[in-house]
Amino acid sequence: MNTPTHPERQITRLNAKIKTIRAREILSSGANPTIETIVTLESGITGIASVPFGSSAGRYEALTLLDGDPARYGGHGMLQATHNVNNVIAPVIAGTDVFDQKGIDAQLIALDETPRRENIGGNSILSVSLACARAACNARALPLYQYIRETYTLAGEKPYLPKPMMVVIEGGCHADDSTDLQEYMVGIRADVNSRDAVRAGIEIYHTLGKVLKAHGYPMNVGLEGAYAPAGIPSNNEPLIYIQKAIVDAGYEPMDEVAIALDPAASEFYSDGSYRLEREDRTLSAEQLIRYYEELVREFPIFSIEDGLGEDDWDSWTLLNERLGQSVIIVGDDLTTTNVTRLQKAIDLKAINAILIKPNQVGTLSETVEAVTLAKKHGLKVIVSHRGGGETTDTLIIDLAAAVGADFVKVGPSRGERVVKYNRLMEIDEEVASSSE
Ligand code: 2PG
Ligand code: MG
Repeated sequence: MNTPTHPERQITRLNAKIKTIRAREILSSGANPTIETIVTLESGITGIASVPFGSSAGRYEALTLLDGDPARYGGHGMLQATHNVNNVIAPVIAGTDVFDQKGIDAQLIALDETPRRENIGGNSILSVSLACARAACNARALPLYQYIRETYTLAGEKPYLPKPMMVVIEGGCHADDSTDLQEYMVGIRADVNSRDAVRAGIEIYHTLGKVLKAHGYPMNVGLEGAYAPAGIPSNNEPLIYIQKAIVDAGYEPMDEVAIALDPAASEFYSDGSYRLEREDRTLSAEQLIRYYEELVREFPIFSIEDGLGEDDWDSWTLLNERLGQSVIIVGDDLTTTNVTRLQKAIDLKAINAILIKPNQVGTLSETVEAVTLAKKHGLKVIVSHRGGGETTDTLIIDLAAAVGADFVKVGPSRGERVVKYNRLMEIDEEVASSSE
């Protein structure tokens, strides 16, 4: 047998085989359990990944499998999901070459072919998919973003680093007694490095806190660490404050920093109409689109995500027709990182951008596939955190850097959020120093 002479190939051969896969319950940001999986290779090298979940999860997302046992964590336990990793997935995946990420993901998909991974759980499947990627990059001593780029042969000399789309005010089901619209964000558009882009977002966030306080609102925060001004009477008012905060912090509204909205409209849609409780108004889709048009005319808004319900396809086409020339129209609950729904949205001209969340679909490979399809059709790509069930895992940032996402959407404060911005700045420094 020939001994490989290339050092990298030698490392590959020694470390490639997956020895064990173990999952366990950990706590997520909202103090409910989630799943963490550790993959150990024959060499002893490990990879760990944890999986977040949303508070306003879309109907078409991969299932976050919960125990539903009221005696443990009020039904939010994840022992069934961890059991599935340890007893259903591990026997199939153990022994596999960890560098065959696409093959691993194909096996995971084959284990549960239901559209929403209802048998084994999207959380179980994704935790293994991501932990394998981590073990593989550790084995090759490569940064994760670099490993993802190589695995999926993603083009480009240097990773394109995404700009922050930072949540600064939240409402909807992310907070009590705040706005109907779920998220108000600031998107950094100035051509600056990640350090300055993160700084801009954070300076605006702190300035906004002062503006809110000056108007008599408490500086309490919601699930994503953004302000959640209790008692705010309308959905417009935050826009006035955010615009002021952008200016007061010394940035040029629209050109340097613009506002992005995520109404998460499925949450206030029922029976063909949209209910804005704060303002005691019920709107048709047509009226809601007109409302967005007014907001876009009045405020420096450059992006609207989930402006309409996840099944209201025709209205999405209308929204994109009316505002898509000047505004990013982003599918989240509409598209759920799923190529079938994304293709439908492309065919119907319903969106010009997509939110990407690996746990909406279940494997790393399917996530990258959705990004690739989106990019092929010229859509903007925003990789996103989750609401109430985030973890301190920073994988989404490496993913965003690897695929050259336009933005990363993350909240501004709390450990599970800032760790992601810290990783973004770290990658930026790494990439800058490697090209010096
Ligand atoms: C969203 C997300 C993340 P959740 O709607 O975009 O902010 O919320 O994870 O609660 O679904
Ligand atoms: Mg959303």
